[in-house]
Amino acid sequence: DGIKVVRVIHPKATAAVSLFGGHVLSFTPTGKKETIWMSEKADFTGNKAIRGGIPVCWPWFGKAAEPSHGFARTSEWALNEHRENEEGVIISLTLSDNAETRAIWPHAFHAEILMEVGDTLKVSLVSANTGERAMQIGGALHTYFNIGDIHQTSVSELGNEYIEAGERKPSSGTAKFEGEVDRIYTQAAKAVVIDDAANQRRITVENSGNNGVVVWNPWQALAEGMADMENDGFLTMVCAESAVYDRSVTLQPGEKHTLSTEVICK
Ligand code: TA6
Repeated sequence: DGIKVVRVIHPKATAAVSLFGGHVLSFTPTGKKETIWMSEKADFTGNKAIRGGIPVCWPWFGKAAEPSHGFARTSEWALNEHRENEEGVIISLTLSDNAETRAIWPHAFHAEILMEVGDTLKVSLVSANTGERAMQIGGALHTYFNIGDIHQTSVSELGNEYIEAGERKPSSGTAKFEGEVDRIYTQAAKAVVIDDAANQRRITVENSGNNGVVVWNPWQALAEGMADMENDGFLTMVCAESAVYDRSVTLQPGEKHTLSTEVICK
């Protein structure tokens, strides 16, 4: 509709990336099913964040400040470069502070998203402080995974603790879904595993630079309340997000931080 999309067609995989939001819309390794869920009612006008794909929440995660999940997911990113060889395609998108971002968050920064599309998809968000004073950042690569049936899905290797509605709770390390789940796992392994039993596949999500993994499924009532999600959309998606959930990364002038997530589909 209103957004600019980069399409990747390569022997190893196909993918699509929106410059609005610096947002991966699709990733399908050759011979496999689509790995990324996209809402049938997603808004592609560039007026609101896209429901589905990999929203880039930055420079904070969640509702700690306005706008919720930061401004990166509703900013126009620039296509900086792309490179390709027989292993895949690398796309680099960039965003720097401007009058609009400084009105929301008074810092000078340069952010780059590297998307490595091949047998796997690796997304790395590199944040650099280009100003003269320290800045605190958080964020998330808020990946919506495409699954066959939420009732037959689990997410494991999540560690022994999660935070839900502000409360810390012990965890078995595996999330199953029988209702809304909105949890921050604070002790997750580097690689978490989505068992998508209905599709007879496992997706490994390998994260770095994060201090938590957020697992989210809105379930029916919340999905019905969202204008940009179909009522039964919750049945075929689960979010497993590489996150710095609390703005705990401090960048001194000149410093950089990289948050990444890699989607490995077996
Ligand atoms: O990552 C989970 C979460 O923070 C949930 O609390 C839920 O609100 C979700 O993200 C989606 O947020 P959004 O602002 O895109 O509606």
